[in-house]
Amino acid sequence: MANKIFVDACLGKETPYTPVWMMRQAGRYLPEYMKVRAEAGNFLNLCHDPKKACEVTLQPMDIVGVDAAILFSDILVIPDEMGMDLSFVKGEGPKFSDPITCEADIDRLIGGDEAASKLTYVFDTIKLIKQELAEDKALIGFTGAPWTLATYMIEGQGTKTYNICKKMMYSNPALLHKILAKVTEVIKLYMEKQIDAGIDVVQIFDSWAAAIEPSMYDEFSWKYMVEICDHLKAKYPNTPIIMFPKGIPTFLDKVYGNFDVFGVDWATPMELAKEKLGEKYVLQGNMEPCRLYSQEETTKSVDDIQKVMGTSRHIFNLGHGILPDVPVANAIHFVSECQRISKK
Ligand code: 1CP
Repeated sequence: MANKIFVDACLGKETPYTPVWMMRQAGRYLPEYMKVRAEAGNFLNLCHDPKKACEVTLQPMDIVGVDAAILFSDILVIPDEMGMDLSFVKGEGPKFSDPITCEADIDRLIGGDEAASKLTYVFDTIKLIKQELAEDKALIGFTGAPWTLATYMIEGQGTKTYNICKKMMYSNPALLHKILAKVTEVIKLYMEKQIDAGIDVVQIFDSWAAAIEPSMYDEFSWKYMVEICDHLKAKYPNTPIIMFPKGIPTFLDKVYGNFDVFGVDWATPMELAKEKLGEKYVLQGNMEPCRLYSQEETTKSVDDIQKVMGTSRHIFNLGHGILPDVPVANAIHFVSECQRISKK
């Protein structure tokens, strides 16, 4: 079987160059994606259709040349299958019509294996992708962190202030913990099933980590993410796990847990991440995604990151998702520059 350079890099092994992928690499900057999405009718239909979801997962492999594919789905399919009513309103993003306000709302949610088992379309997508993906490329499966999922479940949509979840955090923390614990149980089983279906690597996205004040971050988010890692590592010790908590440079000193790769966001200096975490974890990241608007700035940034990280214990990525108006040629340039500059 061919070696997967991306999996090797996650495990800290030597690789011929530093592998690269981009968060949100399957998406709206690709005209080919827009075409398949239009055929699907809407975004959720696309997630529910394994053939089409497989097709858009593979698009950036051929078009952009990345070293790993990321499953096409969304973090919000979990609360959707727990019984919340998810829709994507055009131009406004995700919406739940029935946000959680009290204990009875949590009790009504479907939990554990019953919820995880409803995500069959995701597992079917993974199986299809694995049939088509080149043997030397890896497939990344993912979940949102319990906290990031809870923000949508409580607010009913994306938020700038997080005032409803924070009101719960400070006035009724037990209720928030009850939501987080219930979601954590579903995620553990969901990720087991993703691994059983064939994913090679797990990434946990805590996109809204920065909303929590540093002294409370462990209690309301990180410890649940670590609980998921412990659960998965007990059963699948060889499946690498990537943690991506966005925007928490003040927490770097306190990071702990049984995982392999720490995803560095664009606002955290790579030097700092390397100093604090580089010995214990492989680091992933962290070009500022807006550098992609300029090929010159992209090359400069890749070069700078490479100088800090050298050619081992690193995976190139953006410091958050690629934006929809980035020219495809510039994404291709980023990927090929990472592979060229880090070649041994
Ligand atoms: O076609 C469209 O217009 C829909 C846009 C879109 C896409 C392409 C959404 C809606 N989700 C996705 C796919 C997706 N989402 C992937 C797979 C594709 C890939 O990465 O290549 C992944 C990993 C996600 C994960 C995701 N969804 C996150 C975590 C990652 C991050 O960027 O921080 C979050 C926060 C979401 C919620 C979500 N889904 C979609 C939108 C517009 C949002 C964000 C809304 C908000 O800002 O609150």
